[in-house]
Amino acid sequence: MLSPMRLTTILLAVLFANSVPIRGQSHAAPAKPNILLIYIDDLGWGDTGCYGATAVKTPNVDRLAREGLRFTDGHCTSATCTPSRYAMFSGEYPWRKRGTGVLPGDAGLVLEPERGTLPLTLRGAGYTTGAVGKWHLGLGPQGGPDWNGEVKPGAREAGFDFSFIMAATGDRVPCVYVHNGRVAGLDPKDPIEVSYQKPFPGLPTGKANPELLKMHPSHGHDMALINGISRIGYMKGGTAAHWKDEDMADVFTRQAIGFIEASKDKPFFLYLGTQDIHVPRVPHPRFVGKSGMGPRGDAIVQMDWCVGELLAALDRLKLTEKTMVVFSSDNGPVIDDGYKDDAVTKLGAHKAAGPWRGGKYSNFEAGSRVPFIVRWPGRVKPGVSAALVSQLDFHASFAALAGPKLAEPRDSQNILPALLGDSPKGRDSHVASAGVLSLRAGNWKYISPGQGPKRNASTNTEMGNDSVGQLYDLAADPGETKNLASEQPQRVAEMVAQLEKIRSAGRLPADLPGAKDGKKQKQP
Ligand code: NG6
Ligand code: CA
Repeated sequence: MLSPMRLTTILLAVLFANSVPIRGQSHAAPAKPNILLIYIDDLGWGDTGCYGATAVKTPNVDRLAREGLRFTDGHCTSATCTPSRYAMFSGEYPWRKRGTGVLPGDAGLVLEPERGTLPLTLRGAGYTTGAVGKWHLGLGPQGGPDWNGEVKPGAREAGFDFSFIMAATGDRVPCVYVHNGRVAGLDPKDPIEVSYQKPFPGLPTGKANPELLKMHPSHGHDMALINGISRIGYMKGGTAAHWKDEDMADVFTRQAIGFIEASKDKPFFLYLGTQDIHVPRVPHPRFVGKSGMGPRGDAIVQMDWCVGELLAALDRLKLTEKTMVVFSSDNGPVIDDGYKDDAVTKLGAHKAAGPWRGGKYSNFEAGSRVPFIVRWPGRVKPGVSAALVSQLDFHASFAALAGPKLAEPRDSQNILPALLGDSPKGRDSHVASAGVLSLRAGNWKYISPGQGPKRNASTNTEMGNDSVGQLYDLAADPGETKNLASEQPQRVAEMVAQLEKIRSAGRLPADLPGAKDGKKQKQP
């Protein structure tokens, strides 16, 4: 005779044995996977093999795509770094907050931890959180931090238990790493001073001492001279702490793998923001000449190596099935971004933006349509998805995966079914910013009127600016060549109204002209 207890146990066992797993989910896939977010700088839609590149080889990114879901309509929110990262970590469109444009290296933290951030949400859900690589979200109070003391508020206050970051970009001072809130390797007898206003007397600059340069600027970038490369901004001191550009990919990769090793027994969230393939493109000598496309192509090869190292570490630590890897970029591609590095002359037939028009800085599609891959073996069925997905939604979507419901999702939507390949549908609409706001709704794209130049003379980018509104049918005209605004005034009116509705649904305004100009800032 079975006791009621035993009967219940058997019944439960039978029930669970017959329970249908969620589509595509194997028993190896845990409910709360590790999340490894590999965020490349300035990588274009067409810069990797899995998105059609042939001149440069990217076997490791291609592996990620082969084993995962490759999105063809994946977006960052903006055509430059700081706003895209702000949106990704906050879940709020960056044009809702002043001061989210490309930041100097001495800017204060722009994230508002008190309003919640992606890493804070995941930490709250039991994740160990780490940030390695490019930050560019400001550090310290407004006016910048004390580089010789505790650099705070910073990554820790924003929600990262561990951080090993650079403050801004490879081409901006200070050229040092910040490790858990302290400049790594700083000699207190050689304190750091940073200025974006004036040079420090007696120190060489790219402008005054071009003979000391190993890579020359093509525009801008003629200030502080560190490691034979002149940068944006000036700095003094901290010599022992200066990074070596050639070693940066190795340093970040090592730090990222160290974090994974240390966190392997609990769920972790690791954000790795590579310096590649941003300028200055100075890959390690072992990658030099490997692409035949000059330093830009070699930086892609180095970036791909880094991805390979991370995937190998996951394999070695038996974390592959327990980890959702997300791969994307912070804005579209740029060829000449301020250094004479042969990127233009050696480009050949390579199409960094794929079939899309524009690039970094542009309102055209290539500004925000970027590589976007999700791999989670045993859970995400490999394939290709045409869903409209945005990094803006990482906050709400990763929260849904990890458990907690967001108290204030702001603009972030839970598009987990699309990210995991359970649904072919992502967002209904998405707003991108690059000087003006543009709205994607289905295959339609509307770009607000703006006064900016049609072409950026320095980078040679087609900016997508026009004094009149632009309407494109991306299904029939992916290259945004035929402005249909005057032919379809009704659709324009609808999209202007939709954009205005999105604008007024959250914090206003932006300093950007959008559907309607001149709105006063409303308090959040
Ligand atoms: C621009 C820089 C460019 C790059 C960019 C930011 C000049 C002339 N150009 O102002 O080189 O640093 O800012 O790039 O200084 S981002 O990817 O971090 O947004
Ligand atoms: Ca960038």
